Amino acid sequence: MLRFLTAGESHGQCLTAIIDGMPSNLVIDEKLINEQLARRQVGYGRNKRMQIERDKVKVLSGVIYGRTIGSPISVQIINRDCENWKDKWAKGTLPKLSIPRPGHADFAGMKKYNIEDARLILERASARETTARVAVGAFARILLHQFGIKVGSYVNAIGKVQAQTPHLSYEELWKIADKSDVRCVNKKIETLIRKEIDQAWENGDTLGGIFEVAAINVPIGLGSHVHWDRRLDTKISAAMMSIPAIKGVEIGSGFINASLPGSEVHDTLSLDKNGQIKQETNRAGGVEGGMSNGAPIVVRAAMKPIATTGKPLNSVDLDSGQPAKPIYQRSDVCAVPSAAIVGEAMLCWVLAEALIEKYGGDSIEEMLQ
Ligand code: EPS
Repeated sequence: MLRFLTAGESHGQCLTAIIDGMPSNLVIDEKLINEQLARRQVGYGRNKRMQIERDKVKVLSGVIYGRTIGSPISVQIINRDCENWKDKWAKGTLPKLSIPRPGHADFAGMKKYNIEDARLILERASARETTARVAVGAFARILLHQFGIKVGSYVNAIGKVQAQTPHLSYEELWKIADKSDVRCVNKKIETLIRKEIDQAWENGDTLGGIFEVAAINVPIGLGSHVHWDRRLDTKISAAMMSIPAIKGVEIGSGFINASLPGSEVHDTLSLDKNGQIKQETNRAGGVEGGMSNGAPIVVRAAMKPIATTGKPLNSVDLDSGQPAKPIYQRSDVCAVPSAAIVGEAMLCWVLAEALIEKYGGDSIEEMLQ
């Protein structure tokens, strides 16, 4: 079984993760992990924090002579911003945050953990944690590459601006998205998205959006129809929902499909010129009956706007019990492009887990066999 845990606070020393269950003899190039970390840092609409951080992984265990050895892998990513906070933490001079931000983990977290300072909740609730997940996902991606599986993403919409997707292959779309700081595959719309983000910033507001992650060359039969918790779509949607601020997930054209008759939804089968069975369309998003069906796996996720707005929203001071506005320090206006990279990492993870479940093996050689 493949599993991972992360630890670390947003302005603490570092983020760490432990990965357990990776087969041995997998060649690990730290450059590939750092490439993924760098992709997550790109994004128009992020705040100054992304200029401070230079996310780089340090592999602390489980990899010797550049290969996994079957033992737990531990990784560390330093928070460079910690330098700017450590004296304040040590001297206790950071102002207490007793006014929860609507939409953030602050209120429920303070109540649940009986903590009066929202700072002690937001430090772990921060999406900074997704840095560790992207490092973990990079290990999964390396495993998927052994089976020819590729995962990529692009952004469909930010705020009210939606981008039409040109008729290109997934790999071509991903290449275009990788060159865009809003992961948009449409040049004209890219400009409109930037304007939308600038406008939100001027208004002291924030934006959400929708991104699409896909996986190609996925073999038939990952997951299973026999139990709710073995269905691949259960795992994919849970993984996407686990990303901070993600509030909606669909596989294929799930929501549109709900309004159409079956004859206009289900992907008919036919034979290609080599006599191979293929789906004519992919409205199911590559998953039928909880199993991969050989078509690209396509998942879309909706991200709500960032909870920390420049013009603070109405709240209540939990110390005084009086109406009050939260203190504004800094925040991103929009983090949808970064969330798309986290979505890729999570899909890589779920697919790696499903591959290990189906093919087993302690070493990569055994698994490939
Ligand atoms: C985040 C708040 C901001 C973001 C952060 C997520 O950080 P700060 O509080 O330091 O301004 O920049 O994202 C990251 C640090 C990152 O690496 O993605 C939040 O509250 O979730």
